[in-house]
Amino acid sequence: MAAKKKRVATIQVPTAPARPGDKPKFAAWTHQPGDLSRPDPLTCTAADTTDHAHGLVRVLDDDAKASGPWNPDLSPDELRTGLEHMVRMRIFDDRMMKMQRTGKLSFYMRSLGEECVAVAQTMALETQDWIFPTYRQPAAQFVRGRDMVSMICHCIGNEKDNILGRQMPVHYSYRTGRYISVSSPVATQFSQAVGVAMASQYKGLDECCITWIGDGASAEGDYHYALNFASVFKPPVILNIVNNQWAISTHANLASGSSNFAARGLSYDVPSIRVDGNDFLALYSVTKWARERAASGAGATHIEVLTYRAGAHSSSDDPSKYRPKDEDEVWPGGDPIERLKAHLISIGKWSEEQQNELEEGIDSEVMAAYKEAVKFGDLANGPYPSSDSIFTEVYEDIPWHLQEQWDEMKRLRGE
Ligand SMILES: Cc1ncc(C[n+]2csc(CCOP(=O)(O)OP(=O)(O)O)c2C)c(N)n1
Ligand SMILES: [Mg+2]
Repeated sequence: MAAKKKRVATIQVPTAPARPGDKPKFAAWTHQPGDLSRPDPLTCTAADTTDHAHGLVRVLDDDAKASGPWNPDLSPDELRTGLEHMVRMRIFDDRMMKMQRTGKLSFYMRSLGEECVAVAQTMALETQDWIFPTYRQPAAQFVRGRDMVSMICHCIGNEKDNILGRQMPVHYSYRTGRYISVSSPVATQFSQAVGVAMASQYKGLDECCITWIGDGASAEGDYHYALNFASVFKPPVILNIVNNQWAISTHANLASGSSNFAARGLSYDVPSIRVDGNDFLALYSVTKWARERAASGAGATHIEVLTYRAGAHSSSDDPSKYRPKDEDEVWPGGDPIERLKAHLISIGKWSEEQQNELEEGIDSEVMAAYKEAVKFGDLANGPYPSSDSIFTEVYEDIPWHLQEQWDEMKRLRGE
C-alpha cells in the first residue's frame, strides 16, 4: 500500500514587491488631510487611535495645500526654518559623500528623502528633551545648533573629532544638544530611551525622550522590550518606527508580517499613529501631540513614520542591485523638501528665487565648514590623531596594565 503523503509546513519567505528590472509597485495613497480626527492628547486611549494606526495622518495634500484637524498652523518663519534645516542636511550630505568618494573620509550615510523626520520632530520638542537617534537623524543636530565644522571633524575622525575616532562616521555624539551617541548595533537606542524617560519620570523632571528605529531594526527584541516597559510604566517617551521601505537590501515586508508597523503598538495598549513622513506639518503636529501626552503624564506614543529611503543605505551600498532604479519616482509620498517649498510658495511666503538663494548660501556655508574641518586632518592626507588617544578618555585613572602598554608604545616610538 502506498504511504499516505504527509502535509509538510514550508517556511514562508516574503519576496520584495519589485526587484531590478521589475515595474516599481506602490499603491496610490487614498488618505487625505481631513480623514482622521485629532483626539485629546491627555485622555486619548490606545483604542481611540485604532483608525490612526491603520490610516495615515496628513496635513499637506498632493497639491501642497494644508488642511484638516492636524494642521499645526505654524508661522511662515517656522516653516522657513524647517525648510532651511532640511536643505542644509541635503547639501551637507552631498558634500560628505564627495569627501567619501575622494578618500577624505572612510564611510558615510545620507538621510536623502528622509530629511523631514529629524527636522520636524526635533522642532516639535523642547530643548531639554533627550534625543536617541539612529544614523538617519543627524539633522536633529542642526535644529539644536551644532557647529558644522565639529560634525565634519567627527565624520573624518581627525584631531578635532569630539569622540576621538571611537565611533564610525555619522555616529555622532553631541552632549550639549542632548543628542545621545548613535549605537551601531541597531535597535538598542529604543530601550535606552525608555529607560531614561523612566528616570526623568522618577525624578519628576519636565523632560521627555524621543527615539527612532528603522523598519528592519523593529524586528529586534529591543523594540518589544521598549514597548512593553513603555506600556507598563507610562514614561514620557515618543517611540518612532521610520518605515522607509528598506533595510539595506531587505524589504520592509521581511520585518513585519503585516504591511502596517503602527498598529503593533495597539496590542501594547500604547496610542499609535501612522503619519506621512514627508509631510513636515503632519509630522510636526503628531510629535507635538505626543509631547503633550508625555508632559502631562499620559505616557508613551508609538508612531510609524512612513517615508522612503531615496538613496543608498550607505556609501558601501548599491541599491541598483536589489530594487528598481526608478522606484523613488513612483513613491507616492514625494520629496519632503519639494512639498514644504511648494506649500510655502502656494501661501505666498516663498519663491523660487529665495529657494535658489537659500541653496547657494548653504552651499557656501558647507564649503567653508569643510575647508575649516580638513585643516585638522583628513583620511587621505592626515595629519592623523595621536595614537596616545587610544589610552585616554575611558578611565579617569589609567589602570596599571594599560599604563604598561602605553609606556611600551612610547618606547617603540623612541621617546
Ligand atoms: C544588531 C545589528 N544587526 C545588524 C546590523 C547591520 N545593519 C546596519 S543597518 C542595517 C539595516 C537597518 O535597516 P532599518 O532598520 O530599516 O534602518 P534604515 O537603514 O532603513 O534607516 C543592518 C542590518 C547592525 N548594525 N546591528
Ligand atoms: Mg529601513
